[in-house]
Amino acid sequence: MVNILVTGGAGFIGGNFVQYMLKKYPSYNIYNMDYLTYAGDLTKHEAIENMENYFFLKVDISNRDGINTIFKEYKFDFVVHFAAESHVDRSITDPGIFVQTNVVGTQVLLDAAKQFGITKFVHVSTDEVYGDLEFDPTTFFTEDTPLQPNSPYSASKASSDLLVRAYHETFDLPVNITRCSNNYGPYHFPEKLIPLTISRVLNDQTVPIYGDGRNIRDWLHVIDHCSAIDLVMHKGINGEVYNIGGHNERTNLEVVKTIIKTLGKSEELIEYVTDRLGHDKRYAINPTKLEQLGWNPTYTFETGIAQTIQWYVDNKKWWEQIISGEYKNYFEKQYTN
Ligand code: NAD
Ligand code: TDX
Repeated sequence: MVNILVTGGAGFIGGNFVQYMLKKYPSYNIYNMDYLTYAGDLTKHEAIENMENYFFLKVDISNRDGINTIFKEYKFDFVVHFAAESHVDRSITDPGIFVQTNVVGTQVLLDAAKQFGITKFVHVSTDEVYGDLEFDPTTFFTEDTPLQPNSPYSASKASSDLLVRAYHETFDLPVNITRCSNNYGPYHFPEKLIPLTISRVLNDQTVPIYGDGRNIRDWLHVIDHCSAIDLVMHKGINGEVYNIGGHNERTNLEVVKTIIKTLGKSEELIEYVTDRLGHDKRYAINPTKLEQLGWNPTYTFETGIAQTIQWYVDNKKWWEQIISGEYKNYFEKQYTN
């Protein structure tokens, strides 16, 4: 029996990954470890919670005793590490928790993996560690691009990447680091651009665009991200970094207009607001190395965004319970100048 620890499996990408793995590998045990912060939500797992090979463990990854106890008890073969503070805007308001969770938490997990032994530690990172690119459409991030993070969030992720690298170089820990572009798809928390836009447009509310809306992101459907991690987990060469991206670059304005048009609403809903501090201009990934390992995305941006919009239309109950809680205070604070 293969035992897989998924950290952050109550969040957006980790949650999709848990369900993807349970479906694809019925013989694997999946341990979802999550502290259930504001971003964690278990209602998404109602259909799997009684499966015999799915387990939930509520632990803070920076709690060394808690983590060591669990590693000792369960003997994990693989660790796939998603748990993090993940929202750039929150890192501008409150950087400290990003260092605690993303840096200290990752180090605690690495120590446990080293002490109790694992087959592979996959560290899920981000293309934001490379900083940003100019608007020139011929430049891309490769695995050799120097790390130049610009936000407290990306600086904390880059720091954790360096620790993962060091545990491989110093202790020969079998690791991979993945750096993906912006994800989107089902169960995306509505503080991020795409679900924020879909949920607000569906409610006939204005959509806040930072600055002039010309910033570019490279969009990756979450299921294509899951298949990439599955591949890296099983076939990645120890110590290597793999970039994951789909060649789906769009300006923020293009993304928002696509959603408004698909939902048959008016562009008058667009509201230009004060720009994000240190707002990265453009992200774009060169995924050649991962493609050579055997990865192919299945979604184009057009098919992926259509599927995602339909999912939010069909699952209003899920996102309505989220935007009615702590999120309301966050939204008011974040968007009131
Ligand atoms: P998310 O914010 O939706 O989920 C994060 C999960 O981690 C939540 O369930 C939360 O409860 C859990 N968590 C937070 N602090 C914890 C702690 N101390 N102990 C245990 N669990 C804790 O994030 P996401 O968008 O699913 O991102 C997952 C990973 O992918 C992150 O590492 C992020 O940096 C990376 N990433 C995300 C994107 C994206 O577009 N969303 C892109 C690139 C990389
Ligand atoms: O209200 C908004 N208005 C707006 O114009 C919000 C929330 C965002 N934006 C812009 C900022 C970015 O240029 O949209 C773009 C996307 O913003 P986010 O959804 O916050 O994502 P981003 O900052 O690009 O980071 C995301 O991708 C990389 C994830 O949140 C990170 O976890 C990941 O590492």
